[in-house]
Amino acid sequence: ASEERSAKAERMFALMDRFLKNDPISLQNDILDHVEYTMARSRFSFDDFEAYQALSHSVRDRLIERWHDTQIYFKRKDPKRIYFLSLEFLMGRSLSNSVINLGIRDQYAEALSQLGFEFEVLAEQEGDAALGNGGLARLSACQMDSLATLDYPAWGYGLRYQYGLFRQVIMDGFQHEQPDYWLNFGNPWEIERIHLTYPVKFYGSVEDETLNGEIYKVWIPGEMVEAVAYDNLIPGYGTRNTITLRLWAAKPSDQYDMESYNTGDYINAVVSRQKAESISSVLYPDDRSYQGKELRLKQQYFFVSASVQDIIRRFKDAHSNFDEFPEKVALQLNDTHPSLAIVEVMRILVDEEHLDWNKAWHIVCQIFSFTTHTVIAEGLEKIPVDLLGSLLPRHLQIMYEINFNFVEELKKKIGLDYNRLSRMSIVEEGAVKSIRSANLSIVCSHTVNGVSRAHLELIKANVFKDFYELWPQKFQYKTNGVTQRRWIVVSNPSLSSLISKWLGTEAWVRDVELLTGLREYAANPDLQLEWKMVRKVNKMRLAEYIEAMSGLKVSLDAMFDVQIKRIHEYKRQLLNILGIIHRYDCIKNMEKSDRRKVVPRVCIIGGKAAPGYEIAKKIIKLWHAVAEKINNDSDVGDLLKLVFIPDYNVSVAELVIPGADLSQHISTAGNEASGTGSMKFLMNGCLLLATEDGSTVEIIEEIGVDNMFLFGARVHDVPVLREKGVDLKVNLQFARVVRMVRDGYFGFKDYFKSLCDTVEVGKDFYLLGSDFGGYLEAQAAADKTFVDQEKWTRMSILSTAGSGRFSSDRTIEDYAKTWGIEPCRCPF
Ligand code: GL9
Repeated sequence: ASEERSAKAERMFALMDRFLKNDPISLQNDILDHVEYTMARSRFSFDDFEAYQALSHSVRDRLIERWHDTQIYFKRKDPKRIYFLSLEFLMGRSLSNSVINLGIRDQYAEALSQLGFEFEVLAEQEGDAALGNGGLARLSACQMDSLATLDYPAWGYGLRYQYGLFRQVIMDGFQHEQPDYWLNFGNPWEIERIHLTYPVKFYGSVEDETLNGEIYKVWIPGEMVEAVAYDNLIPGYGTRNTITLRLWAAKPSDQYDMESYNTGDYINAVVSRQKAESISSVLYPDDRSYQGKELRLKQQYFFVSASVQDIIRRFKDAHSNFDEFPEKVALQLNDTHPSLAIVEVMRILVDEEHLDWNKAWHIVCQIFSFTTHTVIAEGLEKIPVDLLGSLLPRHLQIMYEINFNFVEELKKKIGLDYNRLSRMSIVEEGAVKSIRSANLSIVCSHTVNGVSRAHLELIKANVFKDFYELWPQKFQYKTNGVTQRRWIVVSNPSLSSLISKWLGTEAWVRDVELLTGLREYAANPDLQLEWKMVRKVNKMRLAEYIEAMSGLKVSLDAMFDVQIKRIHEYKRQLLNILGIIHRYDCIKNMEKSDRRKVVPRVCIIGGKAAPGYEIAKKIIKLWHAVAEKINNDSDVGDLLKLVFIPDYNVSVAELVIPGADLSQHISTAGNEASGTGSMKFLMNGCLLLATEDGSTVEIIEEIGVDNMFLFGARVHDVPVLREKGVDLKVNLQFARVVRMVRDGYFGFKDYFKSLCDTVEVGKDFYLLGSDFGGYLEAQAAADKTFVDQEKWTRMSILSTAGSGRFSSDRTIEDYAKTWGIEPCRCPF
């Protein structure tokens, strides 16, 4: 019998030892199999979209192999893991990124071309996974790529929204929002784990229960839903490691509402069950404004509870003593959105694992680190106590207890300074009694991270001053970064090859500091020529996109000047528009013969306004109104063209960034915590026109003030200028352009009134007036440099060469130290 068994095992191993092959024939077979068996289409008749789906499934198979190996290896080695909790991940497309990280892009391209398909064309079929709003969410995606590439044993946890960030449609120059039902056509990149589920409880009451003479709290829920795991596989580059981004979807719970079926109202029971799914249905589209909505709180708790249960389950699979928990587990809070995780860990340890409170607290204090992405107090999240008490009654009790202990400790340290005590308390008394999520996160985390050096300085001096004085050692910064895999290799393949050619290696894709090696060739005429060629081809691609989208033909000789990011007053898209009006005004008032000297510009802008953000929506309309006038003015022609790129998202960014000559990062100093768009442009050799805000301060250190166009008030000038205001009579140019808008030069006079009011003297909070002169000078300097293409190209090369510090690989190496984790590289 034992012989028979070993023969069986032998056969099984033989069957299992069959890693998928990556030669063109094998790839073609796999793709065609998926056409036939996964898509259920005939191998003789399928379209590009079906080909894309089949292709993706074949890539996914290859990801799964590596993922299994990685997970088995992690399990065997049992290293300390990092769990990255974020309510938003802006992944964009997966296909190109996956095949590049797997190192099989060329093989696929060849296999496809033999089948009569083009890889790029199929890649265009993929929609974006837009489960996030902007910078914060894209940062999470970049960091996942770096965690995988650097072999860290990491998990990402988030929510699988059925509707991602809304689609922006422009009608008559106004923004309209449409739902992004991104799962409509299936999602080959996720693996549904129907058996991997956890119950998540809501509402109800808390009761005492006696067990072995001890009294424990028991939460009797009023509602229960099921969290189902969807795993998204994140392959590293140049490694076999493939890690998991686990997103939770809400499903009705079977355990719970059997009762309602027995009452006879079958139809209503089914319908109300189905409501459970609404928890994970839609992403909130407001960046940084907190409204205290119940659904939002439900989303936060839902994803946090499922994740924490999963983390504790994984720990208990290998360990029986919670003393070891901090040696094996690190949790990262991406902003305050997942801060309920702190309380959930406390609740499970105390109420379910029956640990002593102090012991549980000691564990909690060792495992959490927190990153804040905000600069202003108004951006901080607050949860109304009433809401929390009804939805999560036990959590409210725990928060009160944490706060009580904290305030008692605090009194010992700072005495009875009631103002300070009340500022630092986790509970805010006031008209609406609330929980301050940031205070909770700071109190319970071992580290509080800012996202750039300037950001840390700001929070130390302002929003978190009291806490900084109490725990200076907790406060650190980890300057944001972006992944060069997506932002150079995927989005700009020709630049990527050029860099490898001149550096004589592709190693920079993993070790981006090597880009500094380009510095020595910055003035080399051969490199310059090739560099310009690559840039031209990318501009051409962008120009084609613009024409296809809007019918507008733009000149490739013009400077492509780009500002793409969420529309926000502090990001000052309005300053950009007013600058354009000024440029237009100058062209109109010029002698015809002088117009030859004007450097032609294509001004490109893109970005979404939060649906309820009126002023931001007016900025979008103003752009269109100004564009309408200028683009149709025959006096202007190619000298100035305005383009709005609708529905800006990750894949649009991948197209636009490589084609930009100049990009604008012009927030009022002290408002942008970091900014990450600038880093993507920098990597692609685009010159920056910027204020000294956020991470720009550090970019200046890497590439030098002379390598960019800087202007504007600095952080410490801002309060002074706000106080003083500018005299519009002094700043005649600014007064004139605002007046043009006010007087209806671009139409919609009444509609733009409130927008113009925001920059009137005394109300100009974001200092457009006082920065206007400097802005125009910086723009003029850019024009002047553009004429000198040798110089411009040198600056462009030096930008790419100096971008290494802004890789998310570096950011993650910084975080790894804080988390106390080591690489765990799968050897197979
Ligand atoms: C942000 C900051 O505003 C940015 O300056 C920063 O670069 C990113 C990433 O750290 O985080 N914080 C924030 O709430 N958003 C950011 O972009 N907003 C969105 O993500 C929409």
